[in-house]
Order: sequence, then structure tokens, then C-alpha cells
Amino acid sequence: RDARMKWWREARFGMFVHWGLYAVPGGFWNGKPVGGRAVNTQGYGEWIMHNAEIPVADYAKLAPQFNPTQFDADAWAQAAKDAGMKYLVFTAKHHDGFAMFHSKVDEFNIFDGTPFHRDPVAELAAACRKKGIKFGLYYSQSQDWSHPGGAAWDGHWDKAQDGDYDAYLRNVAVPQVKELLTKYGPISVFWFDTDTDMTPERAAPFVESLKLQPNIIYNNRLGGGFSGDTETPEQHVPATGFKDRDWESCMTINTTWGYRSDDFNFKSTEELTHNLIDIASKGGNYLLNVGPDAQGVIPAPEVERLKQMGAWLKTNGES
Ligand code: FUL
Repeated sequence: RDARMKWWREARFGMFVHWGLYAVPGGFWNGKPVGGRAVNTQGYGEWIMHNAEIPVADYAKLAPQFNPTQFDADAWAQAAKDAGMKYLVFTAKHHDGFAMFHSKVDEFNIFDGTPFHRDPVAELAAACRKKGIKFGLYYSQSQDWSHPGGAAWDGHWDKAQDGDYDAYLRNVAVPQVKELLTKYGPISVFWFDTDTDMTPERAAPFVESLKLQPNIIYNNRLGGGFSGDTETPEQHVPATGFKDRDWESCMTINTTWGYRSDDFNFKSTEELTHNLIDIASKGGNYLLNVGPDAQGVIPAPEVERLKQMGAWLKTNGES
């Protein structure tokens, strides 16, 4: 375990990337900004389908509009590198159920469902490898608002979502996780998220699949009693570290994870740098998020802050 965790413990700083179909509406539905309907979603851009209770068929109509021709995996990897980040974790599928890779399991994915016809997971894996950035994937294993049977943490809003949860896990989630672990070379981190209705029996096939990547590090959000390798405090720096546990604070750079065109609430470079120092001094990692837009571009104020952090680290950091 120590050998497996070594690079991660030394990394300290990583890039989280929330990018998906939700970048198209960018926080707006029918011309109106969509706020959160529950305290823990805060109007996040990637929660728009849930927060506006968008029917599955209507949400799917976003796919033909998604053509992020300015997406440049090398530029993202370079932005991470310039910031002094050592790894990158990309949303292969968020709760909306839209796969950001060429999945053979289901056509609701960026390669088959959009005019873009490219596979961002493949391109990012290659770019990160080239630039010496460890590559990891986020995958929403239980919540899936577009596939029948997929969970929604406080219930479905469209009949099209109803179905057999176990069949969804068996036919969609586990096979997609296996695709991600076999088709894209070394995967350093697997980031599960929200464990709605997970049980030990339901979680076991995921853990089994992780053996496809013997050195992989996974987080504590699979559920079913599996604690994974890392704790994942969200949107805060814990007062102290965790006893005998590796941990990583994930935080947004503005308010949202997934792109919102109306979110200009960017944290200052001072605050971000302070968080990094605070977290590192307590023995954790900082997974700082960016939210690329519908063209595939990381918003300029985000890139600028990353650059400034990297410059600061160059003068004051260890590496
Ligand atoms: C949460 C998710 O629901 C958010 O959308 C985001 O992905 C965050 C990192 O984890 O639980």
C-alpha cells in the first residue's frame, strides 16, 4: 500500500476537471438561472438536470448541440503542469449519465451522440502521459439520471428514469468502469461519487474491476462499506488531518464544479495558495477544480489563477 500511495502522497496538488453535457446550458434552462433545490447542490452547473427536473428526453437533446471544437487536451495538461499540479482527475461520467468517452456500452456518450466525434478520455490520457501528469477518472457509479434504474439521491422526476437499479449497475455502470480501466492505459486514480443505495453486494463488482489496474488508488465514495484509499473532504480544509488515513480536499475555484456562465465568484490566488499550504501542512492533497465551457475551454480567470499559483510554487515550493 505504501509503495502504491507514494507518488500520491508526494503530489500534494491535483486538478479536478468537471466537464460534461451540462456545460452546454451552463447553469441556465429556458433562459433562467437554475439554483439548487437542496442544500448540498448549491445550484452547481453539473446538477442542472436534477435541479430543473429536466426530463431525460429533453436533456438528451443537448448532445447534438455539444461540439467543443476548441478542446485541447495538451493545453489542459499544460495548465495543470504550469500550476505545479501532479495529477488530473476527469469526469468520465457525472450524475447526468452522459459518458465523456467512447463507450461501447451505451450510445449516450460524446463520441456517438455529438457532432464532435472525439474521445476526451483518450486524448487526456495521452496528453497527461506526455507531460508527466498522473491521470485519474471520476465516475458516478450509483447516481445516473439518464439510464433507467440509475439512482437519484432524492428520487426520480421522470418515469423514464424508473427501472431496476441492479440491472443498471450490471449493464451500464460496471461495464463502463471496466472500459475505463482497460482502454486508456494506466489509470492512477479512480474517483467514485455518491453511494446512493449502495450495498456490499452491489459494490463488490466495482472493487473487483479495480484489479484491472493493480496500482490504482480509489477514494472513499464507492459505498457498501468499502473505505477505499483516501478520505475526500469536500469544499473545506479540515481543522486537522485524518488519523492513519490519506486524504484529499476537493474544492471549486469559483462556486460551481461544472461550468456556469453566471459564476464569477472566483477565489483569489491568495486564498487558493493559502488553501494549498494549509492542506499540505496538515498532510493532505488539494484537488482543485476547473470547469471548462461548452467550447472545451478552461475559463481564462481559472487559467490565470493556476498560472499564478504555479509561479508562487516555483519561488517558494519544494519542486
Ligand atoms: C459531489 C457531487 O454531487 C458534485 O456534483 C461534485 O462532483 C463533487 C465533487 O462531489 O458529491
